[in-house]
Amino acid sequence: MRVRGALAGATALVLLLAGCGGGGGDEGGSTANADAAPLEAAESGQPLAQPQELRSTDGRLQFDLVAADQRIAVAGTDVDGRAYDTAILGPTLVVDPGDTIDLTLDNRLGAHTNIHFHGMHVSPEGNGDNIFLSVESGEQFAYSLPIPEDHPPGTFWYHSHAHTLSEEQVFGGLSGVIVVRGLPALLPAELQSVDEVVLALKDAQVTGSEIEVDNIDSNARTLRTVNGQSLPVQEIAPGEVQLWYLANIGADIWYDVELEGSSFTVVGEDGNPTWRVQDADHVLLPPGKRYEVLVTGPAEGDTTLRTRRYEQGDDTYPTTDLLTLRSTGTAAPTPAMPTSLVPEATIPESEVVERRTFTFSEDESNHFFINDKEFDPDRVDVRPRLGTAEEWTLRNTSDEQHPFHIHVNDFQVVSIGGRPYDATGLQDTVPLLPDRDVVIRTRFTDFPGKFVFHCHILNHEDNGMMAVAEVVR
Ligand SMILES: [Cu+2]
Repeated sequence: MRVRGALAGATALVLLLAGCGGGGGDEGGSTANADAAPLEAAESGQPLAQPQELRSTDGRLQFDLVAADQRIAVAGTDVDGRAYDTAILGPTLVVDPGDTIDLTLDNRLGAHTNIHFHGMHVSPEGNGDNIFLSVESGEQFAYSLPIPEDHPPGTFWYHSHAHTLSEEQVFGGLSGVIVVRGLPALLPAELQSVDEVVLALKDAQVTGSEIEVDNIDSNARTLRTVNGQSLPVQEIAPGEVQLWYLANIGADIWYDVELEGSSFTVVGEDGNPTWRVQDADHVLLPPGKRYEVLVTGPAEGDTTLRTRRYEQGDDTYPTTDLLTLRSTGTAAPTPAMPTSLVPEATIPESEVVERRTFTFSEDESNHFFINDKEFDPDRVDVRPRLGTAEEWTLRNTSDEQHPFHIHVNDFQVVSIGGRPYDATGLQDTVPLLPDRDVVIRTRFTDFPGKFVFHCHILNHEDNGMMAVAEVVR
Protein backbone atom coordinates (compact mmCIF):
# COMPACT_ATOMS: atom_id res chain seq x y z
CA MET A 1 0.00 0.00 0.00
CA ARG A 2 1.30 3.39 -0.84
CA VAL A 3 -0.46 6.67 -0.47
CA ARG A 4 1.21 9.33 -2.48
CA GLY A 5 0.63 13.02 -1.94
CA ALA A 6 0.05 15.58 -4.62
CA LEU A 7 3.34 16.62 -6.12
CA ALA A 8 2.28 20.07 -7.18
CA GLY A 9 5.00 21.61 -5.08
CA ALA A 10 2.79 21.71 -2.02
CA THR A 11 3.81 20.20 1.26
CA ALA A 12 1.81 17.08 1.84
CA LEU A 13 1.62 14.57 4.61
CA VAL A 14 2.68 11.35 3.05
CA LEU A 15 2.60 7.93 4.53
CA LEU A 16 5.05 5.74 2.78
CA LEU A 17 4.72 2.05 3.26
CA ALA A 18 7.69 0.82 1.33
CA GLY A 19 6.93 -2.80 2.02
CA CYS A 20 4.14 -5.26 1.93
CA GLY A 21 4.08 -5.09 5.69
CA GLY A 22 4.83 -7.46 8.46
CA GLY A 23 8.57 -7.20 8.32
CA GLY A 24 9.11 -10.83 7.62
CA GLY A 25 12.76 -10.25 6.95
CA ASP A 26 14.87 -12.99 8.30
CA GLU A 27 18.42 -11.81 8.48
CA GLY A 28 19.17 -15.19 9.96
CA GLY A 29 18.28 -14.73 13.57
CA SER A 30 17.35 -11.07 13.86
CA THR A 31 13.89 -10.43 15.19
CA ALA A 32 11.60 -9.11 12.52
CA ASN A 33 10.82 -5.52 13.25
CA ALA A 34 7.17 -5.98 12.40
CA ASP A 35 5.82 -3.36 14.75
CA ALA A 36 8.09 -0.51 13.73
CA ALA A 37 5.92 2.21 12.31
CA PRO A 38 7.06 3.56 9.00
CA LEU A 39 8.28 7.11 9.11
CA GLU A 40 5.65 9.63 8.27
CA ALA A 41 7.38 11.98 5.94
CA ALA A 42 6.25 15.46 6.88
CA GLU A 43 7.41 16.80 3.57
CA SER A 44 7.46 15.59 0.05
CA GLY A 45 7.39 17.24 -3.31
CA GLN A 46 10.01 19.80 -2.26
CA PRO A 47 12.72 20.85 -4.69
CA LEU A 48 15.63 18.41 -4.54
CA ALA A 49 18.23 19.96 -2.24
CA GLN A 50 21.91 19.18 -2.49
CA PRO A 51 23.57 18.08 0.77
CA GLN A 52 25.76 20.73 2.38
CA GLU A 53 29.04 20.90 0.43
CA LEU A 54 32.57 21.17 1.76
CA ARG A 55 34.89 22.18 -1.10
CA SER A 56 38.65 22.03 -1.11
CA THR A 57 40.64 25.21 -1.55
CA ASP A 58 44.32 25.53 -2.46
CA GLY A 59 44.69 21.77 -2.69
CA ARG A 60 43.28 21.00 0.71
CA LEU A 61 39.98 20.15 2.35
CA GLN A 62 40.36 20.61 6.09
CA PHE A 63 37.42 20.19 8.44
CA ASP A 64 36.16 18.62 11.63
CA LEU A 65 33.54 15.91 11.48
CA VAL A 66 31.59 15.29 14.68
CA ALA A 67 29.94 11.89 14.98
CA ALA A 68 27.18 12.06 17.57
CA ASP A 69 23.78 10.78 18.57
CA GLN A 70 21.69 13.81 17.66
CA ARG A 71 18.41 15.07 16.27
CA ILE A 72 18.38 14.87 12.51
CA ALA A 73 15.83 15.80 9.90
CA VAL A 74 14.56 13.02 7.65
CA ALA A 75 12.04 14.06 5.02
CA GLY A 76 11.06 17.03 7.15
CA THR A 77 10.62 15.09 10.39
CA ASP A 78 13.03 15.45 13.31
CA VAL A 79 14.14 12.10 14.69
CA ASP A 80 16.97 10.80 16.85
CA GLY A 81 19.81 9.64 14.63
CA ARG A 82 23.48 8.80 14.80
CA ALA A 83 25.06 11.19 12.41
CA TYR A 84 27.78 13.60 11.26
CA ASP A 85 25.36 16.42 10.78
CA THR A 86 21.74 17.28 11.42
CA ALA A 87 20.77 15.16 8.42
CA ILE A 88 20.62 11.47 7.58
CA LEU A 89 23.75 11.98 5.52
CA GLY A 90 26.89 13.99 6.12
CA PRO A 91 28.14 16.89 4.01
CA THR A 92 29.30 16.19 0.46
CA LEU A 93 33.08 16.45 0.20
CA VAL A 94 34.11 18.02 -3.10
CA VAL A 95 37.77 17.62 -4.01
CA ASP A 96 40.13 17.63 -6.97
CA PRO A 97 42.65 14.94 -7.86
CA GLY A 98 45.90 15.89 -6.14
CA ASP A 99 44.15 17.43 -3.13
CA THR A 100 44.59 16.28 0.46
CA ILE A 101 41.62 15.61 2.73
CA ASP A 102 42.53 16.56 6.31
CA LEU A 103 39.65 15.51 8.49
CA THR A 104 39.49 15.40 12.27
CA LEU A 105 36.90 12.90 13.44
CA ASP A 106 35.45 13.86 16.81
CA ASN A 107 33.72 10.80 18.26
CA ARG A 108 30.85 11.68 20.61
CA LEU A 109 28.86 8.51 19.98
CA GLY A 110 29.40 6.53 23.15
CA ALA A 111 30.84 3.73 21.00
CA HIS A 112 33.93 3.28 18.86
CA THR A 113 33.85 4.33 15.23
CA ASN A 114 36.13 5.11 12.27
CA ILE A 115 35.87 6.24 8.65
CA HIS A 116 36.32 4.47 5.33
CA PHE A 117 36.67 6.41 2.07
CA HIS A 118 34.82 4.01 -0.24
CA GLY A 119 36.23 3.66 -3.75
CA MET A 120 39.12 6.06 -3.23
CA HIS A 121 42.50 4.95 -4.55
CA VAL A 122 44.51 6.11 -1.53
CA SER A 123 46.84 4.56 1.02
CA PRO A 124 45.24 2.17 3.53
CA GLU A 125 48.05 2.75 6.03
CA GLY A 126 48.67 5.09 8.97
CA ASN A 127 46.08 7.85 9.22
CA GLY A 128 44.86 7.20 5.68
CA ASP A 129 41.98 4.95 4.60
CA ASN A 130 42.77 2.61 7.47
CA ILE A 131 39.73 0.71 8.71
CA PHE A 132 41.82 -1.12 11.32
CA LEU A 133 41.86 2.14 13.28
CA SER A 134 39.36 2.45 16.08
CA VAL A 135 38.48 5.93 17.32
CA GLU A 136 37.14 5.44 20.82
CA SER A 137 34.25 7.37 22.29
CA GLY A 138 35.38 10.79 23.52
CA GLU A 139 38.46 10.76 21.29
CA GLN A 140 39.47 12.72 18.23
CA PHE A 141 41.52 11.40 15.33
CA ALA A 142 43.13 13.28 12.45
CA TYR A 143 42.83 11.51 9.10
CA SER A 144 44.97 12.73 6.22
CA LEU A 145 44.34 11.47 2.69
CA PRO A 146 46.58 12.61 -0.13
CA ILE A 147 44.60 11.94 -3.31
CA PRO A 148 46.78 10.97 -6.31
CA GLU A 149 47.08 13.50 -9.14
CA ASP A 150 45.75 10.89 -11.58
CA HIS A 151 42.79 9.85 -9.40
CA PRO A 152 39.68 9.22 -11.54
CA PRO A 153 36.82 11.71 -11.15
CA GLY A 154 33.35 10.68 -10.05
CA THR A 155 31.27 9.58 -7.09
CA PHE A 156 32.67 8.12 -3.89
CA TRP A 157 31.45 8.06 -0.31
CA TYR A 158 32.59 7.92 3.29
CA HIS A 159 31.08 5.98 6.15
CA SER A 160 31.66 4.24 9.43
CA HIS A 161 33.55 0.95 9.03
CA ALA A 162 33.56 0.08 12.74
CA HIS A 163 33.51 -3.69 12.82
CA THR A 164 30.28 -5.13 14.29
CA LEU A 165 28.79 -1.60 14.44
CA SER A 166 28.96 -0.48 10.81
CA GLU A 167 25.35 -1.45 10.01
CA GLU A 168 23.78 0.51 12.87
CA GLN A 169 26.15 3.45 12.48
CA VAL A 170 25.58 3.88 8.76
CA PHE A 171 21.85 3.23 9.17
CA GLY A 172 21.66 5.88 11.89
CA GLY A 173 23.18 8.44 9.54
CA LEU A 174 26.97 8.04 9.46
CA SER A 175 27.61 8.22 5.73
CA GLY A 176 28.03 10.91 3.10
CA VAL A 177 29.08 11.49 -0.51
CA ILE A 178 32.47 12.44 -1.94
CA VAL A 179 32.71 13.96 -5.42
CA VAL A 180 36.10 14.01 -7.10
CA ARG A 181 35.82 16.81 -9.64
CA GLY A 182 36.70 16.45 -13.28
CA LEU A 183 34.09 14.22 -14.92
CA PRO A 184 32.44 16.98 -17.02
CA ALA A 185 35.84 17.79 -18.55
CA LEU A 186 35.85 14.29 -20.08
CA LEU A 187 32.55 14.95 -21.88
CA PRO A 188 32.17 16.53 -25.33
CA ALA A 189 32.69 20.31 -25.28
CA GLU A 190 28.99 21.15 -25.47
CA LEU A 191 28.33 19.02 -22.33
CA GLN A 192 31.19 20.27 -20.18
CA SER A 193 29.03 22.82 -18.37
CA VAL A 194 26.24 20.37 -17.46
CA ASP A 195 24.57 20.71 -14.10
CA GLU A 196 25.97 18.11 -11.71
CA VAL A 197 23.41 16.62 -9.32
CA VAL A 198 24.11 14.32 -6.36
CA LEU A 199 21.37 11.77 -5.68
CA ALA A 200 22.30 9.96 -2.49
CA LEU A 201 19.99 6.99 -1.89
CA LYS A 202 19.40 6.00 1.70
CA ASP A 203 16.54 4.53 3.71
CA ALA A 204 15.28 5.05 7.23
CA GLN A 205 13.22 2.93 9.60
CA VAL A 206 11.82 4.95 12.46
CA THR A 207 10.53 3.54 15.73
CA GLY A 208 8.81 6.21 17.82
CA SER A 209 10.95 9.25 17.18
CA GLU A 210 14.21 7.35 16.65
CA ILE A 211 15.91 5.83 13.67
CA GLU A 212 15.97 2.15 14.43
CA VAL A 213 19.52 1.11 15.22
CA ASP A 214 19.13 -1.78 17.66
CA ASN A 215 16.85 -4.02 15.69
CA ILE A 216 17.36 -3.33 12.00
CA ASP A 217 15.50 -5.67 9.70
CA SER A 218 16.62 -4.99 6.15
CA ASN A 219 13.40 -6.49 4.82
CA ALA A 220 11.11 -4.33 6.93
CA ARG A 221 9.10 -1.33 5.80
CA THR A 222 11.38 1.60 5.28
CA LEU A 223 11.34 5.15 3.96
CA ARG A 224 13.47 5.56 0.86
CA THR A 225 15.01 9.00 0.62
CA VAL A 226 17.04 10.96 -1.92
CA ASN A 227 19.46 13.35 -0.20
CA GLY A 228 17.35 12.76 2.92
CA GLN A 229 14.16 13.93 1.20
CA SER A 230 10.97 12.07 0.40
CA LEU A 231 9.91 12.27 -3.25
CA PRO A 232 11.73 15.51 -4.05
CA VAL A 233 11.29 17.26 -7.38
CA GLN A 234 14.19 17.87 -9.74
CA GLU A 235 13.63 20.29 -12.59
CA ILE A 236 15.07 19.93 -16.05
CA ALA A 237 14.29 21.57 -19.40
CA PRO A 238 13.14 19.45 -22.33
CA GLY A 239 16.32 18.36 -24.11
CA GLU A 240 18.61 19.62 -21.32
CA VAL A 241 21.29 17.18 -20.20
CA GLN A 242 22.23 16.78 -16.52
CA LEU A 243 25.00 14.70 -14.96
CA TRP A 244 23.63 12.68 -12.04
CA TYR A 245 25.80 11.09 -9.38
CA LEU A 246 23.72 8.13 -8.15
CA ALA A 247 25.05 6.61 -4.93
CA ASN A 248 23.60 3.98 -2.62
CA ILE A 249 24.99 5.13 0.73
CA GLY A 250 22.66 3.02 2.88
CA ALA A 251 23.51 0.06 5.07
CA ASP A 252 21.71 -2.94 3.66
CA ILE A 253 19.10 -2.50 0.97
CA TRP A 254 19.34 -2.48 -2.83
CA TYR A 255 18.08 -0.04 -5.44
CA ASP A 256 17.22 -0.96 -9.04
CA VAL A 257 16.68 2.51 -10.44
CA GLU A 258 14.80 3.46 -13.59
CA LEU A 259 13.54 6.71 -15.05
CA GLU A 260 10.01 6.20 -16.34
CA GLY A 261 9.89 6.19 -20.14
CA SER A 262 13.54 7.05 -20.46
CA SER A 263 17.01 5.63 -20.09
CA PHE A 264 20.32 6.58 -18.51
CA THR A 265 23.45 7.26 -20.50
CA VAL A 266 26.05 5.62 -18.26
CA VAL A 267 29.34 7.53 -18.33
CA GLY A 268 30.87 6.18 -15.12
CA GLU A 269 30.66 3.34 -12.63
CA ASP A 270 31.96 3.44 -9.05
CA GLY A 271 33.89 6.63 -9.75
CA ASN A 272 35.52 5.27 -12.90
CA PRO A 273 34.75 7.03 -16.21
CA THR A 274 33.76 4.41 -18.77
CA TRP A 275 35.70 3.58 -21.91
CA ARG A 276 32.45 2.65 -23.68
CA VAL A 277 29.35 4.66 -22.93
CA GLN A 278 26.14 2.62 -22.84
CA ASP A 279 22.46 3.34 -22.41
CA ALA A 280 20.69 1.52 -19.61
CA ASP A 281 16.95 1.18 -18.88
CA HIS A 282 17.84 0.70 -15.24
CA VAL A 283 20.92 0.55 -13.02
CA LEU A 284 21.29 -1.85 -10.08
CA LEU A 285 22.83 -0.35 -6.97
CA PRO A 286 23.52 -2.74 -4.10
CA PRO A 287 24.81 -1.01 -0.96
CA GLY A 288 27.98 0.94 -1.79
CA LYS A 289 27.41 1.11 -5.55
CA ARG A 290 27.54 4.29 -7.67
CA TYR A 291 26.75 5.17 -11.25
CA GLU A 292 27.48 8.42 -13.05
CA VAL A 293 24.77 8.95 -15.67
CA LEU A 294 23.62 11.58 -18.14
CA VAL A 295 19.90 12.27 -18.08
CA THR A 296 18.14 14.07 -20.92
CA GLY A 297 15.09 16.19 -20.15
CA PRO A 298 11.96 14.54 -21.58
CA ALA A 299 9.05 16.40 -23.16
CA GLU A 300 7.35 18.84 -20.80
CA GLY A 301 5.67 17.17 -17.83
CA ASP A 302 6.45 14.96 -14.85
CA THR A 303 8.17 11.60 -14.94
CA THR A 304 9.14 9.41 -12.03
CA LEU A 305 12.49 8.10 -10.90
CA ARG A 306 11.76 4.89 -9.10
CA THR A 307 13.38 1.77 -7.77
CA ARG A 308 11.98 -1.44 -9.21
CA ARG A 309 10.90 -4.40 -7.14
CA TYR A 310 14.03 -6.40 -6.42
CA GLU A 311 14.44 -9.87 -4.99
CA GLN A 312 17.77 -10.15 -3.29
CA GLY A 313 17.28 -13.80 -2.37
CA ASP A 314 16.44 -13.20 1.27
CA ASP A 315 14.87 -9.73 1.14
CA THR A 316 12.33 -8.43 -1.37
CA TYR A 317 12.26 -4.67 -1.93
CA PRO A 318 9.03 -3.36 -3.45
CA THR A 319 8.69 -0.88 -6.29
CA THR A 320 9.02 2.59 -4.76
CA ASP A 321 8.95 6.07 -6.27
CA LEU A 322 12.04 8.11 -5.40
CA LEU A 323 11.86 11.45 -7.18
CA THR A 324 9.79 13.43 -9.66
CA LEU A 325 11.64 14.76 -12.68
CA ARG A 326 9.76 17.86 -13.78
CA SER A 327 10.50 18.88 -17.34
CA THR A 328 9.66 22.52 -17.80
CA GLY A 329 10.80 25.59 -19.65
CA THR A 330 12.17 26.24 -23.10
CA ALA A 331 13.20 23.18 -25.03
CA ALA A 332 16.92 23.01 -25.70
CA PRO A 333 18.58 21.09 -28.51
CA THR A 334 20.16 17.97 -27.04
CA PRO A 335 23.89 17.69 -27.74
CA ALA A 336 25.28 14.42 -29.05
CA MET A 337 26.11 11.94 -26.31
CA PRO A 338 29.70 10.83 -25.80
CA THR A 339 30.74 7.33 -26.85
CA SER A 340 33.83 7.05 -24.65
CA LEU A 341 35.41 9.07 -21.85
CA VAL A 342 38.76 7.33 -21.40
CA PRO A 343 40.88 4.88 -23.41
CA GLU A 344 40.04 1.21 -22.85
CA ALA A 345 42.24 -0.18 -20.10
CA THR A 346 41.52 -3.85 -19.56
CA ILE A 347 43.94 -6.00 -17.56
CA PRO A 348 45.32 -8.67 -19.92
CA GLU A 349 45.57 -12.29 -18.84
CA SER A 350 49.31 -12.14 -19.52
CA GLU A 351 49.69 -9.81 -16.52
CA VAL A 352 48.08 -12.22 -14.07
CA VAL A 353 50.63 -13.78 -11.71
CA GLU A 354 48.25 -15.44 -9.25
CA ARG A 355 44.78 -16.98 -9.30
CA ARG A 356 42.71 -17.36 -6.17
CA THR A 357 39.16 -18.39 -5.28
CA PHE A 358 37.06 -16.83 -2.54
CA THR A 359 33.83 -18.52 -1.50
CA PHE A 360 31.08 -16.51 0.21
CA SER A 361 28.78 -18.55 2.45
CA GLU A 362 26.54 -18.30 5.48
CA ASP A 363 24.92 -20.52 8.06
CA GLU A 364 21.44 -20.55 9.58
CA SER A 365 22.32 -18.38 12.57
CA ASN A 366 23.50 -15.10 11.03
CA HIS A 367 27.14 -16.08 10.64
CA PHE A 368 28.79 -15.19 7.36
CA PHE A 369 32.04 -16.51 5.91
CA ILE A 370 34.68 -16.03 3.24
CA ASN A 371 36.50 -19.30 2.57
CA ASP A 372 34.79 -20.75 5.66
CA LYS A 373 36.27 -18.13 7.96
CA GLU A 374 34.68 -15.23 9.80
CA PHE A 375 36.53 -11.92 9.80
CA ASP A 376 39.52 -11.63 12.10
CA PRO A 377 41.36 -8.30 11.95
CA ASP A 378 44.49 -9.97 13.29
CA ARG A 379 44.65 -12.55 10.50
CA VAL A 380 45.89 -11.84 6.99
CA ASP A 381 43.95 -13.90 4.47
CA VAL A 382 45.81 -13.07 1.29
CA ARG A 383 49.16 -11.40 0.50
CA PRO A 384 49.35 -10.08 -3.06
CA ARG A 385 52.69 -8.63 -4.19
CA LEU A 386 52.97 -4.93 -4.95
CA GLY A 387 53.13 -4.23 -8.66
CA THR A 388 51.39 -7.43 -9.75
CA ALA A 389 47.96 -8.33 -11.08
CA GLU A 390 45.81 -11.22 -9.88
CA GLU A 391 42.67 -12.98 -11.02
CA TRP A 392 40.11 -13.85 -8.38
CA THR A 393 37.11 -16.14 -8.70
CA LEU A 394 34.32 -14.99 -6.39
CA ARG A 395 31.87 -17.78 -5.58
CA ASN A 396 28.60 -17.47 -3.71
CA THR A 397 27.32 -20.75 -2.27
CA SER A 398 24.54 -19.16 -0.22
CA ASP A 399 20.93 -18.65 -1.31
CA GLU A 400 21.06 -14.85 -1.38
CA GLN A 401 23.05 -12.21 -3.23
CA HIS A 402 26.13 -10.54 -1.75
CA PRO A 403 27.73 -7.37 -3.16
CA PHE A 404 31.51 -7.87 -3.18
CA HIS A 405 33.60 -4.76 -2.46
CA ILE A 406 37.35 -4.33 -2.14
CA HIS A 407 39.21 -1.32 -0.77
CA VAL A 408 41.98 0.71 -2.44
CA ASN A 409 42.24 -0.98 -5.87
CA ASP A 410 39.39 -1.26 -8.37
CA PHE A 411 38.90 -4.31 -10.57
CA GLN A 412 37.77 -5.39 -14.01
CA VAL A 413 35.01 -7.99 -14.20
CA VAL A 414 36.17 -10.66 -16.65
CA SER A 415 33.29 -13.13 -16.58
CA ILE A 416 30.01 -13.80 -14.82
CA GLY A 417 28.61 -17.31 -14.56
CA GLY A 418 31.20 -18.57 -17.04
CA ARG A 419 30.24 -16.06 -19.72
CA PRO A 420 32.79 -13.42 -20.74
CA TYR A 421 31.86 -9.98 -19.46
CA ASP A 422 32.58 -7.03 -21.73
CA ALA A 423 33.62 -4.51 -19.09
CA THR A 424 33.07 -0.84 -19.90
CA GLY A 425 35.36 0.31 -17.09
CA LEU A 426 36.71 -0.62 -13.70
CA GLN A 427 34.53 -0.92 -10.60
CA ASP A 428 34.82 -1.48 -6.87
CA THR A 429 31.52 -3.24 -6.12
CA VAL A 430 29.88 -6.16 -7.93
CA PRO A 431 26.87 -8.31 -6.98
CA LEU A 432 27.57 -12.01 -6.44
CA LEU A 433 24.56 -14.10 -7.39
CA PRO A 434 24.17 -17.60 -5.98
CA ASP A 435 26.10 -20.21 -7.94
CA ARG A 436 27.23 -17.73 -10.58
CA ASP A 437 30.98 -17.20 -10.26
CA VAL A 438 32.28 -13.71 -10.89
CA VAL A 439 35.89 -13.56 -12.12
CA ILE A 440 37.77 -10.31 -11.63
CA ARG A 441 41.26 -9.02 -12.36
CA THR A 442 42.92 -6.36 -10.29
CA ARG A 443 46.29 -4.64 -10.09
CA PHE A 444 47.96 -3.98 -6.74
CA THR A 445 49.77 -0.98 -8.11
CA ASP A 446 51.13 1.56 -5.73
CA PHE A 447 49.87 1.16 -2.17
CA PRO A 448 51.35 -1.50 0.12
CA GLY A 449 49.55 -2.31 3.35
CA LYS A 450 46.55 -4.00 4.85
CA PHE A 451 42.96 -3.46 3.79
CA VAL A 452 39.79 -5.50 3.49
CA PHE A 453 37.36 -6.98 1.02
CA HIS A 454 33.85 -7.91 2.05
CA CYS A 455 30.15 -8.15 1.39
CA HIS A 456 28.71 -4.63 1.43
CA ILE A 457 25.44 -5.62 3.05
CA LEU A 458 26.66 -4.25 6.35
CA ASN A 459 24.68 -6.76 8.38
CA HIS A 460 26.68 -9.49 6.64
CA GLU A 461 29.98 -7.63 6.98
CA ASP A 462 29.42 -7.05 10.72
CA ASN A 463 28.66 -10.74 11.10
CA GLY A 464 31.80 -12.06 9.52
CA MET A 465 31.76 -11.74 5.72
CA MET A 466 35.03 -9.82 5.44
CA ALA A 467 38.67 -10.75 4.91
CA VAL A 468 42.08 -9.07 5.06
CA ALA A 469 44.45 -8.51 2.16
CA GLU A 470 47.98 -7.27 2.74
CA VAL A 471 49.88 -5.99 -0.27
CA VAL A 472 53.55 -6.72 0.34
CA ARG A 473 56.68 -5.51 -1.39
CU1 LIG B 1 26.25 -10.35 1.99
